[in-house]
Amino acid sequence: MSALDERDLAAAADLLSDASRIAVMTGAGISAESGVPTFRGAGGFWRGRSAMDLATPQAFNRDPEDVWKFYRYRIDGLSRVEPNAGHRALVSLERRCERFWLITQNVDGLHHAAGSERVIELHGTLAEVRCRVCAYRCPSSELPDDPVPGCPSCGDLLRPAVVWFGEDLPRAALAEADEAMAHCEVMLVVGTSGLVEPAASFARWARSRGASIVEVNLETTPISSVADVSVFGPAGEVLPRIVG
Ligand code: BV8
Ligand code: ZN
Repeated sequence: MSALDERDLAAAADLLSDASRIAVMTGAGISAESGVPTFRGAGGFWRGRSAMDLATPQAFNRDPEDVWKFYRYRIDGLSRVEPNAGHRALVSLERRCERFWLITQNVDGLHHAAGSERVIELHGTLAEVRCRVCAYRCPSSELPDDPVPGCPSCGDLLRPAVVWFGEDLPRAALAEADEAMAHCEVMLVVGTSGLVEPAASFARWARSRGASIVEVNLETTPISSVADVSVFGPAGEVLPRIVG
């Protein structure tokens, strides 16, 4: 990892310190230093299969036991991870902003665990499971051990309370994200490969509404082309340096 670019760090810090209305969008990269595998990096595979192939309603309907093994592995893994300095830096940023939105694509609950309050979970959460058909939901910690847990209310199947590929995003989360994009002065985009829609378009939409864009990542992404500043480095190191 090359040393952090001091000029980019200063430019990013200036944009954030001048703003009182800030939206943040995070992806799997902000949790990488907590030991949570990213989606498309080396960790994004389970028993040689891509998370992308398992995170669909079709995969679940075809073989619910297989998909539950994948999600139980991830839910169990979350019991051993903690927020890192990147998550904590966003908590202090939230506390000094007049208006703040934290939009996350992550389902690991680490922003809540770090103390962030205004968290918009665009893709749901692994902290809960829900029924495939009725309104029943419960914490993942209460998940029955059965290989394919049934809904105690209607008898259909329980599934993770995440948004799978091909599924619509929660309307309330999208509405909050729209408000963030319409009103933020700066959007800080952290640790996302910018490949999954509609989240991948948020930075461009915010920019079209007049926001400045700051990106933090290890590599260039499709978001880099709309960023005013891209700081290349690990989020756990960069964020404490730029949020002041
Ligand atoms: C939707 C929850 C309307 C599940 C996730 C064809 C048919 C059907 C749909 C589509 C289609 N074509 C396109 C679509 C839309 C589709 C989509 O975008 N597909 C892509 C892949 C082509 N989107 C959807 O289906 C969405 N719904 O559009 O509804 C609709 C309905 C029907 C038909 C059409 C449209 C739903 C998308 C939600 C999917 N669910 N997660 C689960 O977790 O199991 S998405 C999943 O990817 C995770 O949430 C993850 O967060 C997200 C994005 O990935 P990233 O977070 O960016 O993670 P990634 O590993 O990719 O990158 C990590 C980055 O971090 C890298 O850049 C790396 O460099 C960086 N990094 C690593 N370490 C660090 C770091 N940066 C800083 N510091 C570090 N230390
Ligand atoms: Zn049910």
